[in-house]
Amino acid sequence: MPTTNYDENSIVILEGLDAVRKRPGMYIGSTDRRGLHHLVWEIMDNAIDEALNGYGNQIDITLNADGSCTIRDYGRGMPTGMHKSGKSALEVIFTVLHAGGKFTDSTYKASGGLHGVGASVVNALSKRLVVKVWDGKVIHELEFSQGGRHTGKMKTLGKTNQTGSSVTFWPDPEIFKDTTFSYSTIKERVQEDAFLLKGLKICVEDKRQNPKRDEFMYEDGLKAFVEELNTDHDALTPVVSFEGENQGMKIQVAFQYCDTYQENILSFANMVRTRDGGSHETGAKQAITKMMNEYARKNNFLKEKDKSMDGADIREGLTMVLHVTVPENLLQFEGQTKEKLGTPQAKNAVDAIVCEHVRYFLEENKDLSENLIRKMIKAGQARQAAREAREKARKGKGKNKSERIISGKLVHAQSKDATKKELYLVEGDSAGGSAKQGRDSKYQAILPLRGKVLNTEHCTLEQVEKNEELNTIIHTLDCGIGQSMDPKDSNYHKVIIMTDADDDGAHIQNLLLTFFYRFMRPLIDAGMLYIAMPPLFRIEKGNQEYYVYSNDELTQLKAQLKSGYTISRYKGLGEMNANQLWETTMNPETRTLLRVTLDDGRLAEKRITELMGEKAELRRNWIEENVVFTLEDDFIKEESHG
Ligand code: TTJ
Repeated sequence: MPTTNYDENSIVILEGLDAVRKRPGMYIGSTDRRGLHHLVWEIMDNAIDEALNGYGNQIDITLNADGSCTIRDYGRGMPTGMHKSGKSALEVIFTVLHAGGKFTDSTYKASGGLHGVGASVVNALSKRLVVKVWDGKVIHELEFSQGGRHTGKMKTLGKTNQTGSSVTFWPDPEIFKDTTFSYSTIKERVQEDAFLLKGLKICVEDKRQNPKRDEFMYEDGLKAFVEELNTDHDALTPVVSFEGENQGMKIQVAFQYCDTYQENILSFANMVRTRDGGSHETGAKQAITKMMNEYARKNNFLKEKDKSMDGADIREGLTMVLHVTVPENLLQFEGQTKEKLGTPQAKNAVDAIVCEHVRYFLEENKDLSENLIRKMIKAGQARQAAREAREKARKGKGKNKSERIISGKLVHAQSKDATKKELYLVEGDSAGGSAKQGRDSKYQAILPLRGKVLNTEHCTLEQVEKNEELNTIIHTLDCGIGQSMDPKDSNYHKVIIMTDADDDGAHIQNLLLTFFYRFMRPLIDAGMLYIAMPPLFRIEKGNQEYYVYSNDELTQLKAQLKSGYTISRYKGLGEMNANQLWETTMNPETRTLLRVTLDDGRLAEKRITELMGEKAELRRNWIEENVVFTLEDDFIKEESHG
């Protein structure tokens, strides 16, 4: 309970904040874990703004033992005086919607317009919130509780020669199903911010059960960012980085070519990740395409009659981070999730800066440039060949089916409707046998995999195609691979990885995930890749049987049944008979599938690398954090067993 004394005047119901509590989704998107972390980003953005505008060079984020979160900056300190409304400025910032911005005199705003809903929204969704301001003389403190319905009295805590602000908040369990902050989520975001704001030190600390602390500070900013993204790849060029200003916009770029087939562009506007790109990204891409073609023509890699190189081929193996900072009045985000920069002026501004520096780099590094251009031309040729091969195969589809079946192991499904068909990739022949007998033969196909799958983390396309297991998967799906794939062409619109629930199974899952991530990413982006969840235990009591899918569930059920039960542990899929496998893991009406989603190219990249390491624990964490729990789409439920 708060320790502040309230007077009767403080107990006013603030309509604005009540609206936030009634419809939190309107302000923070959702009330799940994502929404919960929105509170952190909201407060953090304010601290970052202060640093972005040149005040303070450190930010501390602490997850406290009591479940609250503290964010502290070392800027000028929020205003503590009286506002003309008769309330203190601090109170206004935390109780009036969108008031925060009126108190800051910043030119550039982190996030401006994206979330940027204001500190009052965080207050509205917190059961308690404490603000402190260090003004170089004293420390001021103001406390709110019950979603900002109660405002305490402004207190002075003592003398200080420091400046800055801090906010501690306790998310309201009446609003959030789960009020537990994720250290790793915050840490990753914080690291990204540190890359984007060079020289800013951000410290994150977890003071809960399992204490941890990390510090991030990059003097090299985006250059360090690209280095980190490419840690595990062989570089073809050094990291090229530069910045410039154009029409009031600050433009920062770093890029590097590596020996990979992927294009990995991360763009940001005012510290906000623009997942859907936008005008700045368009400007950068068009500049690179222009400059590479210009260089290729000037130096006779392309003859007069030759077509210009394709942007996609030019970007194969390119890792780039792009950050534009746009003045608040020009900043606009677009699209459903507002993750696309609209600002039209950004396109030409970025184009101009990138052209200038890339042209210069190419001229100054003739040998490197020559290698790059040759690689791009080769990529174009390979893509063209793949396209032709696919078209040929596609034309032959259906006519001469038996010829096209590479593997005798595939157990087909009868339906011709690919959108309803599911392909189970099953560990081991024996489990494959049960799956074959237990499945719904109309819609479910089974492909048993033998032993360990090839680790494709460092493989070329050719090596993947030579591998029998992977080649079988590629041809069974038959929607191409790498750059030329299209998940819509897949013969199966659900691809389900089904392995034993043990370490080996987790390893096979990871190897398959790596393969899909590296060589069939559009399938993941389309939401077509799943992981099956077989039960871990079967419990019998009398003539009742229960299947249990997690240790938590087991504890619960044991408590509920009290005594007189027997537990059997499933060591593998092979221990279930066909009927049990169907009921527990394959029946669309009763099963649970995890859909594999990659919420962020950067994290995915890092985690794939992490998870290919030796530690089973890291791998399990990866699966827990990246494979978002989604119950299945409904259509299969209606169609497959009607
Ligand atoms: C306002 O004008 C006087 C100088 O400081 C300006 C300001 O608002 N600074 C400011 C706000 N610094 N830090 C904040 C801030 C920090 C946190 C952690 C949370 C919030 C809501 C604001």
